[in-house]
Order: sequence, then structure tokens, then C-alpha cells
Amino acid sequence: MTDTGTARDLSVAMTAADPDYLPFHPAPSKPAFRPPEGAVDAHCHVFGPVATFPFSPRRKYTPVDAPAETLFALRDHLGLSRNVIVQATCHGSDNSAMLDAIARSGGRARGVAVIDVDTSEAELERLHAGGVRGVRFNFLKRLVGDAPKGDYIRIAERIAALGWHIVVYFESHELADLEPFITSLPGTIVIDHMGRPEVEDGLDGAGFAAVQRLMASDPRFWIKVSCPERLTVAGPPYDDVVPFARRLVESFPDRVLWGTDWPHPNMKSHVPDEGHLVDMIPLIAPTEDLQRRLLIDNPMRLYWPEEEGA
Ligand code: 0GY
Repeated sequence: MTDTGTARDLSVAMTAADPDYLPFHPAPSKPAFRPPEGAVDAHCHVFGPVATFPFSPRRKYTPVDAPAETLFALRDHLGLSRNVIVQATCHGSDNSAMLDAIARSGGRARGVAVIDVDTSEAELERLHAGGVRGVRFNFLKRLVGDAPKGDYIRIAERIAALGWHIVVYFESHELADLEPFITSLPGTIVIDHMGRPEVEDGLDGAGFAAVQRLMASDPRFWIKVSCPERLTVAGPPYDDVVPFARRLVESFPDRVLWGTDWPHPNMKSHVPDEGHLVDMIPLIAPTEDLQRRLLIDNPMRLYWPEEEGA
């Protein structure tokens, strides 16, 4: 790995990844914005390496290897301190790659797992001991098959005893159908990627309005202001997405999280530069107080509550 001073070589050998899937940026820029000491990347993934941690036979895409050491090199390059590693669908409910990464992070990573309804009690304890603090329910049909709602409810009941929260991934146009169900779930619920609003509909579009209404009406809901690279219509530098993230940060300053979404699975239009994603932070959280809550106070409260304020 070479450090050019302005960019960092993060390229890895390609696995047999989908040919139309773009690998992550090989040399992200050094951001001009310096995140405050202790900043958390609260949404990122590790993939493989496939030779050690095979992908799920039921996966809907095959990404490039995105191993823990590359994630940690990126964390340091961007000036971040910690990671929350979210289990992605390509690894199914085998959380081994994520657990291995957390174990090698020196306490600087925690995780959000995917589990099955019949995952054993001993396995849940093992995941908790390994740093898992949440479970993810993914409702995107291009990523997962339909799971019975009863399974999700049973999982939610089981993880409540561990103090975990639930992360939900949906597209905002599906919220009307999903809302009665997700509001019936117990405990804290974190919405991925701003609820995936239709950016072309503007801040007053129906989907984003529904997401904001839900956030305003139920204080159990949190939201990630992540993933401009997928939401944008205009493309980089994602100016069209900034108002959405800023609206959420200013409206719900104590229930927002930020993350890179590295290594950006399923990106086909362009390769995001994580240095630029960090440089967007002062645009979406314009004051030091908002930045501290977004990057430190909120993720610490959810993922490292035992260290909060320490
Ligand atoms: C993300 C987004 C995507 C993929 C997954 O679990 C996943 O496979 O979440 C996507 O394709 O939008 O958060 O990584």
C-alpha cells in the first residue's frame, strides 16, 4: 500500500465479482475537512476475502473483496476513529467476516448482524460478545427474497433482551406499506440511507415527507444520512442530496448517524471518492455542535454506550 500524500492506494486483487459492479475507489482523496477526534463511520461493510469467508449461495450480487485491513486503512486515511460494520446481504446470515473484522479492530469497530429466526441463543450471545449491537432487516427486493413478517417479529423479540436495536433498509416509496409493520417493532429502529428518498421529487416529495413524519412522530426512530452516491440524480459532487441530509441533521440532531457506505456494493454509475464524502460533512452538519452529535455523541450512544462521555 503506498501513500501518495493526497490519495491512498486501497486497491485489492479482484475476485470473480459481477462484471457490471464497479470496485471501490482505489485511491480516495485526502479530505480537507478534519472530522473531530473520535468520529464514527456508522455504516460500512467488509466483504470476504472470499477465500476465507465465502459469500452466501443465495446472494443477489457478488462484490469485490473488501477486507478489514482495507477498511481500517480507509478509516485512518479519512481521519475517522471507529467503524460500525453492517452485515450486507451477500454474506447472508453468516456474520463471520464482520466478526473477524471487529475482533481485529482493537475495540474500534462494532457490528450490525443479520440473523435467522432460528439462530441459537448461544450464537446470539457469541455475536454480542463479538461486538454486535443491532440486527438488520433488509426490505429491498433487488437484494433479498421476501421473509415472513412473523420471522422479523420473533427476531425483534429475541434481540430486545440483548439491548440491540433494529436497522431497516427500505425505499421511501415503500414506506406507506411498511410503516404499520415497522412501527409495531419494539425498541430503537434505525433507518438506512435517509429512507432512500426520490431526490428528483425534492424535499417536499411524498416519500421524503413520509420519512420525516415518521421521524417526527416516533422518537424511537433514528436515521442515517448516508449514501448520496446512490441517491443522487446529478452525480458527484452530490449537491442535489445535500439538502435532504441537512434537513434531517437539523431536524433530528440527536437521532442521526453518518457513514461512508464503503465499499458501496452494487454501484454501477460511478465510483464514489470517500474523501469527498467526508468533505460533505460540513455541508450537511454546518456547525461544530451538529458535527459532534452526528459523528460522535449519537453513534457512541448506540454502539459504545459504556464509553459514552468517558
Ligand atoms: C448498502 C446498500 C446496498 C446493499 C446492501 O445488504 C446489502 O447487500 O445493503 C445496496 O445495494 O443498496 O447499504 O450497502
